[in-house]
Amino acid sequence: MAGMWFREAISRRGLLWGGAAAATGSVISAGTSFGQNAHDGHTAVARTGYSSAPADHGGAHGAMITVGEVDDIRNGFAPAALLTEWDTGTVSRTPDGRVLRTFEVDAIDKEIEIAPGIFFPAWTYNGRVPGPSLRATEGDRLRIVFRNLGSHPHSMHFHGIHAARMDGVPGAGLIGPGEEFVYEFDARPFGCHLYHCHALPLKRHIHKGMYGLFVIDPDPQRHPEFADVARSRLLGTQENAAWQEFAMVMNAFDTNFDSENEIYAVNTVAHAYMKKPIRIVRDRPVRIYLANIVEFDPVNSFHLHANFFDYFEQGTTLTPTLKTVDLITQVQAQRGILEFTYAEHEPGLYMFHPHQSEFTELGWVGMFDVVETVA
Ligand SMILES: [Cu+2]
Repeated sequence: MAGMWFREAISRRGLLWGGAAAATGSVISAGTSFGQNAHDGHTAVARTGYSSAPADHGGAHGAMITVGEVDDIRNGFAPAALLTEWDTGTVSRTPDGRVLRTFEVDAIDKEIEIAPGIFFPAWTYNGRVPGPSLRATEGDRLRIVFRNLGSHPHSMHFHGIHAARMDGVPGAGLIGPGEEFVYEFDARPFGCHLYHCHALPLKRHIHKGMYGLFVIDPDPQRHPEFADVARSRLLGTQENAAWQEFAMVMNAFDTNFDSENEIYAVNTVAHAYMKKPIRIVRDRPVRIYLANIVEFDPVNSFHLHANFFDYFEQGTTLTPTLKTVDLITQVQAQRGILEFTYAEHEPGLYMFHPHQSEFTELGWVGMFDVVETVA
């Protein structure tokens, strides 16, 4: 497999850069020639006499990121908003007084732009990829009203605790186009989970875009020994508001359906957080809800630059499962919570990316813009 890498990497990268340039009909600008030189490499540099890049683009290889802009309005979702938008449903009470949290999710076929000029015929939950980041509190009763407005059978399979008939597999909540199903179960265990379609063929349905985060906040009353920690995780509390929380789903797209990915990202749009770094205030702690849903590649990872973090595997504990690490790996459907601070750092741009370098070059890399205060 390693022997195949070089040839495939070239053809996959060629598609990314060439596709972006062709589809946008780019004029020859500094930015465009730069992107083309980036994939042509040393030979092109020598042939064209191209010797230096603008200082802010990282040297002779160029910025190594996509050229142009994705149309967020056409997509109907913006990478910056995907980080912080939580769907907490509609809250009511069950007859016995428990919190009943109702979510509404529609399966919708939708073409999305995943890199400048590169469109992907996605299957979505609520028109976005990843689907809505569902968030509940431990012990809630959850009701998810799922309507299939798409062209294929779909389901919602939750990584949580529930009855067999709520499992979202064939015969248990997998529905055809035009049908509706209501999943109902208790929110447990607390943690950073996910949901995805479980229709067959499974890898096709997942990689088309049918996945999302499913976060269950701990109920502080159930964890008296770590009540402060639990409160800091519970959305809506003062303690939680002190944190800067971000939802990140590591995903990838097979644009030519050859069971290999051409574009990698966190939250779908290649290089989005390189072009618009994620601003964080230096003195406030950061918490990332991270999941890996990449098909076709066996492992993904998250590496933070110039810093270390604590990691809570699957988010199901209130003390870290890994302390002081700067890299974690995740196989598909693995997820966890990262906590860190830049309080002791000088302000600046701090990179994060997987340590599979090919993924980084094909779109999955971003920056935190650490600032003293937000104006
Ligand atoms: Cu599906």
